[in-house]
Amino acid sequence: ASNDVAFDYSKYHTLDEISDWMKTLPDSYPDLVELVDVGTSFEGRTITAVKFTGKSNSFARLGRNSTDAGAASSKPGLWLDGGIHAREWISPAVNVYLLGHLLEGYGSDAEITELLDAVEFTILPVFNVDGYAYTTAEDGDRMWRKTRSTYSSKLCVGVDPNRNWDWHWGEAGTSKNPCADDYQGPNAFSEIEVKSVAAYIKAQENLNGYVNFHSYSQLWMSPWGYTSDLPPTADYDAQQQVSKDATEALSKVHGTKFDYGPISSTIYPASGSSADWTYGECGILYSYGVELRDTGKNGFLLPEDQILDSGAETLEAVKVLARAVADS
Ligand code: ING
Ligand code: ZN
Repeated sequence: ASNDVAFDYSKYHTLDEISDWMKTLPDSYPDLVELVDVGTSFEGRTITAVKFTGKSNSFARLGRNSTDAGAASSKPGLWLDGGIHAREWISPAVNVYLLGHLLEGYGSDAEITELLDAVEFTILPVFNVDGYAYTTAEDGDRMWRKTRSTYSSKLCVGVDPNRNWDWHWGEAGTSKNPCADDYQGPNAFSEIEVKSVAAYIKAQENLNGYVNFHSYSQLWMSPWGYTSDLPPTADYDAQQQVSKDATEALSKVHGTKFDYGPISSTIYPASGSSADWTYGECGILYSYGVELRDTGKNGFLLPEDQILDSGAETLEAVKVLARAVADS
């Protein structure tokens, strides 16, 4: 597309900057995207995703001479989200990069055009909006991870939104301590953000790919997190094959090495994570939790001069995943 929207992908941005930019996208790319209001956070912020719906079949019309691509919703879907954990700034930054580059590539980059014609992408750059805003606030905390919910007379704020999903909630690798960074919450889906995103995902019947982006450690991980048992062999093999191919494509860009494997053995046991839920509850075969750069040198404080390289390499991995989703 030609209406490129000026946005500096090489910088970290506040939630307001990202939101304001996202609001311009349907005007700049009216044939390609719509904003989706996924829900409202504990503190009242809107959780916004961008969906590549394509008005009146514009993907097929603009992109190729295919005669009938069917309704947008008949395409297999791929969901990407960033910023479930507040301090992991590279995650929203990479999601913004992916969103921008997919938009700019449609109609000019043959591969991106083909993938967007074949797969319905939805991208939620900032999942944990309250937490992210808190990491940039003057009286906030750059190292905040959780939501910002408070329940009656609690000394500690927030729940880990990646331990709050209703799939083997509260089992291995979570904390019952409200002060802990991996606090599971008082019950599954106690967090309005998690509950809202889950409801939206569940209603999307075409999804067959899901990525939940974190930092840091450079890992491409598949279910399960709650157990060391493996998924059924056919699923496991398909998941691993895509992990292998995606991380190989990623490494080719700048030589960045990503390991891959099941969550529980690749990083640590973790119950109630989004990737376990999307696979277990929704049957989304290609469900992943991804840890972006780096391996610990800078950790959560990844310098801005790595954003573009991280975005470019992640885009290649996402293309591999999208191809698998297209073929599913
Ligand atoms: N790591 C992730 C966490 O939630 C993870 C690892 C990813 C667990 C996906 C389960 C599923 O602990 C960070 N850094 O947050
Ligand atoms: Zn995280």
